[in-house]
Amino acid sequence: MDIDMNQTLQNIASHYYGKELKDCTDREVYYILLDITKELMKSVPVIEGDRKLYYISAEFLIGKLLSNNLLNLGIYADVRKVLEENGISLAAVEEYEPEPSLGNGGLGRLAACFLDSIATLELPGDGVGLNYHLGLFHQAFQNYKQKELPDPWLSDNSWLNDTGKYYPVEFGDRTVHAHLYSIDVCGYSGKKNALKLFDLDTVNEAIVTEGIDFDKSDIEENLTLFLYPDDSDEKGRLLRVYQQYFLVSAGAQMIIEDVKAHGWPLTSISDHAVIQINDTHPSMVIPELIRLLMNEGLTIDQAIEQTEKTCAYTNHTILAEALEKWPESFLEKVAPQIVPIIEELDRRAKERSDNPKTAIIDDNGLVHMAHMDIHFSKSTNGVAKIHTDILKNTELHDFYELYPEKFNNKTNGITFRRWLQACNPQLTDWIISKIGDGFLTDSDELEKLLPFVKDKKALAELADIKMTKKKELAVFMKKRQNIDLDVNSIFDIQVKRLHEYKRQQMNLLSAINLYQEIKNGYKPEQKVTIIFGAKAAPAYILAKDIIHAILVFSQIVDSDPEVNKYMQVVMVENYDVTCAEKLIPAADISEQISLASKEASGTSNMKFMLNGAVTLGTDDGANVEIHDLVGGDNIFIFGTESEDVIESYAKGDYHPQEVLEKEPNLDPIVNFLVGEEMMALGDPECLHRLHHDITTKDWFMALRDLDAYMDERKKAYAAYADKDKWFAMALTNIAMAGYFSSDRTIAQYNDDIWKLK
Ligand code: 26V
Repeated sequence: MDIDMNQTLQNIASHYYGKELKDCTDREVYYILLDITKELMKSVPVIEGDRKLYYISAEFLIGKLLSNNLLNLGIYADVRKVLEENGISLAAVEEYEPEPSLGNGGLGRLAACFLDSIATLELPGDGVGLNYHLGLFHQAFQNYKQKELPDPWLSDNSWLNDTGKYYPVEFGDRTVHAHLYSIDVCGYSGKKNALKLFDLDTVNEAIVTEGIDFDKSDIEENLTLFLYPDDSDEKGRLLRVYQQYFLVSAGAQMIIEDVKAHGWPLTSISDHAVIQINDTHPSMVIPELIRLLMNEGLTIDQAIEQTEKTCAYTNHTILAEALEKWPESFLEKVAPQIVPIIEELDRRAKERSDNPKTAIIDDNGLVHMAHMDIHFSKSTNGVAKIHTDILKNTELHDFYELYPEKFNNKTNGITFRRWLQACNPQLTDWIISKIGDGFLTDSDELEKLLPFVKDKKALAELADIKMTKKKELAVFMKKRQNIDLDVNSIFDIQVKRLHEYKRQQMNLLSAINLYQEIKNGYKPEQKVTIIFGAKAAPAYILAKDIIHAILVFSQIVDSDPEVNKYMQVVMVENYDVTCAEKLIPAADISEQISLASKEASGTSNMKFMLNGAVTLGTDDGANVEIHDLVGGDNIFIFGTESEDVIESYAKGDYHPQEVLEKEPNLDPIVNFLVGEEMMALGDPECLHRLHHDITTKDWFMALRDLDAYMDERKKAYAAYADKDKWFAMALTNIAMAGYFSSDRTIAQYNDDIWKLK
């Protein structure tokens, strides 16, 4: 962009604050940059085309936007330089940007990466979601436990633009008006799309009482307060259905309005609109679009045919409990007008197949959202090769037999603009110095780094960059949680939502083993810092027990002088995108230890790899593809394979007691959870519940893989001793990460499903 950056920033500083840039506070500089960036983005042209994508999702975990927008406007380096010349650090300025709390984990972050890539590839495509005032929740630790607090992120001056538009949404007993806001999404291309977020003006943040408690019955006051409000009672579940219908009804109206505004006939809406349904939360867009098209004069056959050709569905999990099924009675209450349509879709689905396993409405009156998606959309995709294969062969096999042509794989990806350029400028500059900047637009060019695996000087430079990032993380953690990190230790990191299948508990047990070995006289050559970051769903008791156990154990290790010179256990509070951007570049080891077959893809595994961490993991999700790309010598893989896991579930033949009998070495590790040290600090009820679960149920087979995990982890720690070898592994990972650019993923969605141009 052709502007004198110093002059421009000086002018705004003088205009707003009556002083020179160098005299402004970091907060003032933040508002100056927000202002100029928003202004520049206004004149960025909107991406147009004859056909547009609507990526509809309950979550968009967009992270802070300042750096990303500066990068995509092409002025990041210029701004950073001007600020530096005025004694201002861009990183310090960014701290004043609140992180929009519009997502939970990988699903929402993926949606955000996709928006970046869609705009970068100059494809016309908007995100469609909800504007949750208080986000998911802010996680605080109190008495070694997770406490949930509201996470307000909205302020008068933010990236959110008010479009002034409203769409009426009819609920069973009232009509509300969805207010449309919009955030510009600027691609690296210099053109933009938007993230469209709906909200309700009557929502009242003051109804939140203790923590994140609020009256769940008053829809007009609570509708868009929180993402995933607690659904442990019926009112909470109903509220989720209200949110979902609100999103899809307003969204479908907006899409129809867009198509009509171009003068295109709705009888061929599928030529002009594609709706990508991100998991089952927005599935009601199918009956709602059919209903609205019929209101516009289409026959039911036309409306169903057009909807099926317009919609495409992405599945993000095989966990049965996460595949949504709503009682028909809920839908009757929230949106009675779509119930006859869902019944008609069910009737037609039963005509297509009499297999009860593919019914939309089952014998208990439950509406299976994923089933509706598969029958009445043109495409169903999984998010990594192994995940799609499991969908085809096992989980959704009956559907695959019915519609083989609808099933396809789209392995997830990440935007390198955020996950390399913005969060690791040092590594980016270093790569440019070695292979030029072609990889910024063609990520496969990273492979040109491969010859450097034998270049000792290059490997030493890479090690220096890792050290720089570890030091930055140490500063960040000191400031945020007053924790001191030893930058000379191995940084071994597991950050992701807390879930039993992701097996943070197995990581903890392995850490307990290391602790016990040290207490028994073993003196590791290399200190290790095991870092966790995870939020647990507020009603997920066992997940919260695992957090509790980690926090208590962390304290035990910390306060034991015999042990704390060899190991440290850290749990990052309120793990979010901002933390991820600090943690991932600093990692030596990336923990990806889900029970094989359960993690659909994972995306942090890709971010770690790109930043030169080596994966310690199971052959699950996208780890399988990482393994294929880097080869067995550049990854640490262990654990039961997915076929065997699936077989065990089918036979019901896994019993943790049997493992404990066969491997008595595990006993003291597991029993430590309820031993003296833990009990002295922790809550006996939580710790006993966790111990009981692991020893009697262990649904995700942590004990089955524990021995193999501990062995492989030791191998990884030992390998770290040979720095040349270690950084050759790290470099191989960086070099092979090009495949995981979300630009590649989006190009594939476009070629196979969207066909936007
Ligand atoms: C949701 C829930 C909600 C209620 C309780 C249990 C439970 C378990 C899992 C889920 C997952 C919902 C879908 C999801 O977030 N999937 C994630 O999508 C990512 C992007 O495709 C992918 O990388 C992760 O592997 C996958 O877990």
